[in-house]
Amino acid sequence: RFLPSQATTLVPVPFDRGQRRKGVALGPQRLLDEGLAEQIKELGWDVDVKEEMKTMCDGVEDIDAKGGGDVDGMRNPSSVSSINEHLSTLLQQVHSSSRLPVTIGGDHSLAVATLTATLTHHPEAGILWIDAHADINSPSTTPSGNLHGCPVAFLLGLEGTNVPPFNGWVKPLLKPERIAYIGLRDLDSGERKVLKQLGIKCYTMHHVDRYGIGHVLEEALSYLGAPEKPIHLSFDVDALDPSVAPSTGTPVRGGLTFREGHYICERVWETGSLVAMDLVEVNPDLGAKREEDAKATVAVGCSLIRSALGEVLL
Ligand code: 5AB
Ligand code: MN
Ligand code: MN
Ligand code: MN
Repeated sequence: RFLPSQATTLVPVPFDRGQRRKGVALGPQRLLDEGLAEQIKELGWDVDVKEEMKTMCDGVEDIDAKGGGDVDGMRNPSSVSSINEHLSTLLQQVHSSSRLPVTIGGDHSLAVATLTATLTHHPEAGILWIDAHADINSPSTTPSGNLHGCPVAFLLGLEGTNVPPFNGWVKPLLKPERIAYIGLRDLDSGERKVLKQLGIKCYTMHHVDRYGIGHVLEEALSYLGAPEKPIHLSFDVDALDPSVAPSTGTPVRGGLTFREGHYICERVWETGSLVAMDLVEVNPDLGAKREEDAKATVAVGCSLIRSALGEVLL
């Protein structure tokens, strides 16, 4: 409905400065090496891969040198802001050419850019955020300083987010009633407070257990106004249970099953409302059985994206 043709642009972003664990920058290349672009072509899509974020991510040390480390309670704000500002411009070009941007992370701080681009181009879009975490800390509530735990707060313009360097370009484009979460199970106390205060729609794992994923997702989609309104799907692999997606930086037990995760993607595709997708936090360096875990997590990342692009549904 919102896409004139089946054309997608994959945007790998090997960025890891929104958190402290090495390896998440290797995620996007692993998904591409797995044949993700070819797999999506098989589904009948015109696929193109925009690789230009790589160079900037490689130069990230230099950016941090000019104001990296810990600044005002944030880790590496300069590089997180610069990468996002750049990525947001690139993604807006993708939207303008009527292609579906699929951003492959990298850590979830990239959602500052992906949401900015989507909401600039589709101001009516609803955000479906699939995650163990709400990522709604501000620089004043974050317990870690890690900006991958903060993107939603920046887009909402919450107290404490009007800080440099972000306030030079990030706008509060998101209204609290235009986001819904599924999969939550690890919230910080500041996050709980703001989620309640703003009445943000949250389906925790408790709700998934109680009502089932089918019911929860129908409610979330109708809350966001699909299929009349566009949907941005931001999928953090840590939403899945660590037994399904072990190679990720902040795993939390008791997550979505393999099928629940794929069902979400399939059903979003079925609405015809998908205008952008993020697949983030695949870290091939992590997992107790390193290579085996990485393989499984990379494969699940690819299959989630394929499901959101119409695989299986006949
Ligand atoms: B992710 C935590 N809430 O702010 C924080 O993986 C974890 O993008 C954030 O969801 C996890 O540091 C960020 C404790
Ligand atoms: Mn678009
Ligand atoms: Mn998470
Ligand atoms: Mn996240």
